[in-house]
Formats: sequence, C-alpha cells, structure tokens
Amino acid sequence: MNKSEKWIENGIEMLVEEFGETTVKKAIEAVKRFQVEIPGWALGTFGGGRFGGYIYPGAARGIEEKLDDAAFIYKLTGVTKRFATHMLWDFSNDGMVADYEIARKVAREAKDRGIELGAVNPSYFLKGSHMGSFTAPDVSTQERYIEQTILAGKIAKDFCNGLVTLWFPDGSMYPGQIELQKAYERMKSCLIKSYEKMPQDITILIEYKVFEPGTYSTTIPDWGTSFALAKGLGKNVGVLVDLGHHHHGTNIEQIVMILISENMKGGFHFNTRYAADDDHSVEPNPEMARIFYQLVRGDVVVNPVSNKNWAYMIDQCGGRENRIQALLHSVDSLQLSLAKAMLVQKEKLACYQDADEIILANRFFNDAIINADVRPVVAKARIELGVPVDPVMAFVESGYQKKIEKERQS
Ligand code: AFD
Ligand code: MN
Ligand code: MN
Repeated sequence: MNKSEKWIENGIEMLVEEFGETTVKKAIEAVKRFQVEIPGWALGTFGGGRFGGYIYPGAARGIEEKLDDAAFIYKLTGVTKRFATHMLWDFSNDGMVADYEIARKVAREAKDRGIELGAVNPSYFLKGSHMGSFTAPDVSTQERYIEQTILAGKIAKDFCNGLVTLWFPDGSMYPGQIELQKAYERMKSCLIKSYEKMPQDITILIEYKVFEPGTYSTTIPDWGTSFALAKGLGKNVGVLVDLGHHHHGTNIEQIVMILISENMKGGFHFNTRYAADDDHSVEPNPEMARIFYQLVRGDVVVNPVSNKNWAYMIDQCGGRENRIQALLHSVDSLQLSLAKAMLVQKEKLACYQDADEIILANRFFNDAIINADVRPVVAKARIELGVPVDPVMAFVESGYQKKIEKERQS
C-alpha cells in the first residue's frame, strides 16, 4: 500500500466524518501502542514439510541470523521488539536439554541488535517425546521435561520478559491407545512439580489445541482444560489462545470474553486457520476484529497499566511463503484489526442493544468491524512512529531479501 499523504488524510477525514475525531484519534494511539512478539521459529530452516524439505531462500541458518531478521522486522514495524524462543531450538546443543549459558548469550545477541527476548517456549517435542512429555509413562522422560520447564522459568525471569508459554503435543492417535485419565493426571502432577520450582513472579500461559499431533485425543484440548489447570496452579498462570487450535465454528471471541470476565491471565498466538492448525499469516478478517473488540472492551490490550495487558505473540510458520513478508503481513493485519475494534462506539451500540434493535445493532457494529477502511489509521500511526507506511512493500524494496540470499548460501 504505497499510499500518498493525501490518500491518508482523505481516509482519516472520511473516518472522522463517520466515527468522530476522538474515536479516530484513540484508534491511531492504540495502533501506536500495540506490541506483538515475533516467533523465532518462523525465521529458521524449520518447516520444509511435504515439499521435499523445501527451505525458503535466505532462511536463517541459526539463532544469530534469526535475530538479524527479527531486528530488521522491528526496524520496519516499530512494534515487534520481542522475539519468542523455543528452548530446544534456540538454547540447546543436542535438542534434548537446554543450556542456561546459551540463553544468556542469545539474550545478549538480541540486545546487541536492539531487540529483546520475549516468551520462552519449553520444547515438549523432538527427540524422546514420541510417548509424550509430561504424560510419558517413563518417569525419567517426565523428569527431563520438568527440568526443562523449571529452567525455562529461570531463563524467562533472568534474561527475557518473564513469560513462559507451554504447549504440549501429548495425546493419542487411537481410542484405547492410552488411558486418557492417566495422561491427564500425569500432566497435572508434572505441571505442579514444575510450578513449585519456578519463579513465582513470572507469567505462565498454558496453550490448548483441539488436535495435532494426536488425532484421537490431545491431553490439553480446549480452553476449559487450560483454565482448570491454570486455576489449580496459581494467579500467575493463565490461558494461551492460538487461533488455529479450535474446531471450525468455535466462537473464539466468546472464549476471550469469559477469560477476561473470570480474571484469568491470557495471551494469544495469532495466525489464520483455513483448514486446521495451518499456522498461516494473520488475515484482517471479521473474526480477528471481533476478537480485538473483546480485548479492547476488556481493557487487556494497549492498557497503560502494562501488567493488565494480555501477552500477544504471532505463531506462524508457512513452508512456502517468504517468511519475513509473512510476518510483516501478520503485524499489518493485527494493527488493522485493532483499529477496527477501536472504532466501535460502545455507547451508541448500547442504545441499539437496549432497544432490542437486532439488525441495527449488527449493522452499526459491522460498520466498524467490517466496512470501515482503517488503512489510513494504521498508516497515520506508522508515520507518527517514524516507520514505513507499508512495511511489506518497504521490505520488498529494501534489498534485504537479496542480501540474505547471497550471504546465506546453505
Ligand atoms: C505449533 C503448535 C503450537 C505451538 C507452536 C510453537 O501447534 O501452536 O505454540 O508450535 O511451539 O504451532
Ligand atoms: Mn501456538
Ligand atoms: Mn499451532
């Protein structure tokens, strides 16, 4: 979107006409304040998938190059200063155990590039996890993952932003393969054993997923399970919502509202799901805008009291697309979705709701959530942030892709 200043000003004028100057100004301010983490794993060689190990040209070959790419993305967006890590991909020499000193070094490398480490993801997969991690029948396997989880808490507190996000691929492929209750109870007891030894002043978010890799059962399949486990551990434990992790048709914005109403800590792994858990780039679709409306209404996004805010991360990794373009596209889509949510004039909407004007309420809501062209709002916010108006096109024109392809001949 190489739009001129005139196009931006005209667009803002149109929105002010419809939504009022105060509302539009608040939307611009919100977009300037919204921060989201970049997933380190989206920048590496991981993810060749079914295309014969296809690796996109210029893929980062190690953590330093991932951090280089993340620093360049931050330069183009101004809102992605934090880089989410995976313990066994980013802090390990053998893919089995993570190393505190490697984490210290990576944190320093990040700081040297003007960015920071964000969420720490223990890796409950890779070698030795084929019978599960916390739910593995073999106690020494459980213990290895408990140790990793405790270390993740220490690394998160000492070198990152004090956030640990837990996703477990534990589950089963067939009915009868495992005892579902045994798996759940092992999960619970290993979570307690880990939690007791983790710093109490960090935030822990438990992610759920309806299926994959388990296609018959996943030990933590839905928000209710994450909620119950989090409740059982402590106030600093919450629920991580990953868009791709739901059955089709799930009303995700309603889950968000319930978590907020129940004062449960929360966070997002943003992506778009078309077929299943596809880890696609975020799209500025109506669902994403409705989710942001609940986050704005719940005051858990761009809240000036920062510890009231949920944790926001992108979680995507498409095998075929240019990964840096894909991440910039996601940031753009999230900013558009937030801007739309900010345009909903709640007082006026309440009048339609109180009068039981069903269609008028829906149309009024959708004028902000679907019909408004908020690109001028996001463009204005970027001008005020001093970053390119169109980060994707700025990347295309920057020559960075050519540079990394040349330097990173694998
Ligand atoms: C996979 C899982 C889950 C997890 C992510 C990073 O489905 O979303 O958060 O990997 O570990 O996408
Ligand atoms: Mn995720
Ligand atoms: Mn996922």
